[in-house]
Amino acid sequence: SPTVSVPAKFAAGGVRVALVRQLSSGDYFEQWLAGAQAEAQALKITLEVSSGDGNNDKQALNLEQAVQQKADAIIVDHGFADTVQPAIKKAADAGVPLVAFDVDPGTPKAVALTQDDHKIAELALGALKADTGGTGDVLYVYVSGFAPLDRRNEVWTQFKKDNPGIKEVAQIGVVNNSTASAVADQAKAALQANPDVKAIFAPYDEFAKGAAIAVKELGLQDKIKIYGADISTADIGVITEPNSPWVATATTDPSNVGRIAVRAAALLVAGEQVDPELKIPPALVTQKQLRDGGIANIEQLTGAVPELTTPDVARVPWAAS
Ligand code: SR1
Repeated sequence: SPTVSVPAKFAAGGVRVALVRQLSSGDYFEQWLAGAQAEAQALKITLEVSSGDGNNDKQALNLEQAVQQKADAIIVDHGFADTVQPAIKKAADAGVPLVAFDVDPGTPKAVALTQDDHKIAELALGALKADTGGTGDVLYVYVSGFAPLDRRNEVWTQFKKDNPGIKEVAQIGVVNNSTASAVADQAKAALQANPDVKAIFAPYDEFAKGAAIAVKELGLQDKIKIYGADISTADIGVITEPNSPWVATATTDPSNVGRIAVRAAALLVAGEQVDPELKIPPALVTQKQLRDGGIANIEQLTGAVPELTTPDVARVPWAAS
């Protein structure tokens, strides 16, 4: 039960938080938003959502607008440092509370929220290594510039050094409004050019979905396994379908992370202390675990893996638990 009374501004429903997104399409971003909206509703916050739809200049403009419209707090969700940092600086200098998710805010005044991306890559690559014995041709899916993907790439770079039997034969990747189908096209070409590939490291669920489409269309399910990141109910369907090549994914619960972003913003608005860096731990979810457990959706997954729910991170003391 709540330990402090609801601050007056929240009780009156007068708190506006701007959520300024770089991307909004795809399972990950939809679930994250659903979590953020649910938490905002629970805390009586009006969440004003904008998306750059992959256009970084549009995201920067949306951010400027949120500052001009005097949002009580701003959550910046993804983005490239060079386009969002100038507006983040203005907001921070104006004393606007800020939460930056998956983007380097360039200022310690903003709370930096991340998933533990190094751990995400380590977990997925641990599964890849266990299955391949640490040798063989691997196809890698990556696009630089996205902070979480760059951090996962640091682990992949080190992994290749530590496992000289692993050979990256090709790197592909695209992020747009139809990432999975674009990656599927690229993966098909790369797999046709590299017939000895036995694993694909695809650390974003749209990448893994695209890779799975390519492997299935080429009929290579018995030869190639996919190691991904993220999860959704749709992803669970892809992973558990008969003969699926996607065998493991390292993930948080995306909606839980969206909830945390809103809780952190609420605490800042109320003048409460928030850790300057919030890093959400992931778990490894395997095809075998999902199939053996009869897990068909996110609710069942979070029931089976309770550590994916982190109610104590940025806990709001006046909220009912
Ligand atoms: C394009 S960046 C995609 C990643 O952002 C979030 O961190 C998700 O985990 C996703 O993999």
